[in-house]
Amino acid sequence: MPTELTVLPTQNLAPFKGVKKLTVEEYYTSGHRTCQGCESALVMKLMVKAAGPRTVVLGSTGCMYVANTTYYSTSWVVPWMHTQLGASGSAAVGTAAGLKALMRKGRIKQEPINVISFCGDGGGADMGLSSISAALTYPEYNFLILMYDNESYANTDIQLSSMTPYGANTTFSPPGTARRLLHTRWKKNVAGMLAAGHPECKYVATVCASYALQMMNHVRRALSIGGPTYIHSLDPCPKGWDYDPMLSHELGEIAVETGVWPLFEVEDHVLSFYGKSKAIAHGKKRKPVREYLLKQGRFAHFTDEDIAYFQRKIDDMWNRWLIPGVCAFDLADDIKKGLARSEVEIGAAA
Ligand SMILES: Cc1ncc(C[n+]2csc(CCOP(=O)(O)OP(=O)(O)O)c2C)c(N)n1
Ligand code: SF4
Ligand SMILES: [Mg+2]
Repeated sequence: MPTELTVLPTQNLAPFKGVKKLTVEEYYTSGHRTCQGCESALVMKLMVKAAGPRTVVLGSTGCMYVANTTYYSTSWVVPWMHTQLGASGSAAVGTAAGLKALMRKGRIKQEPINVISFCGDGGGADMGLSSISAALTYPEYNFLILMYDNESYANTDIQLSSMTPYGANTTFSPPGTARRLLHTRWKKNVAGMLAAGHPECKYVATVCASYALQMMNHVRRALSIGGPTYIHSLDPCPKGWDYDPMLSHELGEIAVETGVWPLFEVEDHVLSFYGKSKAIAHGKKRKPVREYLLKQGRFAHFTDEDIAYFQRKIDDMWNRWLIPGVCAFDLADDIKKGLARSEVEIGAAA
């Protein structure tokens, strides 16, 4: 590898072997003002607990900025910096490059320091997608970009983003009598897109904080691998999704069990499903999406026809995509035949 591409060593963060083996220290503590049942706040807590004390956290504007740093108070125990709404990618690269330069010049001690830059779905999947995409092309820096996806611009009062699910009621898409569904676009698959399009990206994973230990271990894996890495977390949001706050954990689980939120990781260009999504990929029956949708007020206006449409889209995602839940296309028949033929030939040659 050319010297200018040398990567600094990372911390070797072995997976936690169970909840009893977790460290007791917290680096995101009291003092925040998120809503009761806010899953994104839990994601922050687990993310930085997994990373440990030698960590710098950067965060773009959104609930996880505003609610966590109100009136000169903060719940962050580790160094933390706010960055502009669309800038989580550039902040990650800039911070990692700055730390590397300071270490090279002997201005700070040479030691592995985790850089985590988080963003919401509005900041990351809409406004800052290009900056994340650019960041993932820098193999010489170690950082993790974590998108906490509560499926709306929550902080400014639940406007729809490109991650808002089909048909959901938001302040930009209130159901009415003239048009029951104002939002008819299907949610983007950002994790799949980033994994497929960024060969230098060492690690991509989807997570859900309902599976807290798994989630923390994916953060630890990303930080240990080093280079540019990305994690995408689905975060139930009681205010935006309109449900009783005590259901946050359950909603995360049902999102996975219905197949709406596939859990996968791509490490060194090898994809695997994990947790309940692995069982689904191996043929376990998915729960009907009705169970997920009807627990949330944002879908209260759905008719049976709307639910059936949603179910069909999820079925397609699992049954027709080249990689279920990840890669939104299949191969043309002539390519499939060609590949099958070449497999026969390779088999014959062996
Ligand atoms: C460039 C810019 N445009 C608009 C805003 C106003 N704004 C602040 S937070 C926010 C919502 C961000 O949504 P998301 O990234 O999904 O985070 P969430 O609020 O959902 O946590 C917006 C639009 C801003 N701060 N900067
Ligand atoms: S609006 Fe949603 S994301 Fe924002 S603090 Fe409340 S529960 Fe959390
Ligand atoms: Mg959001």
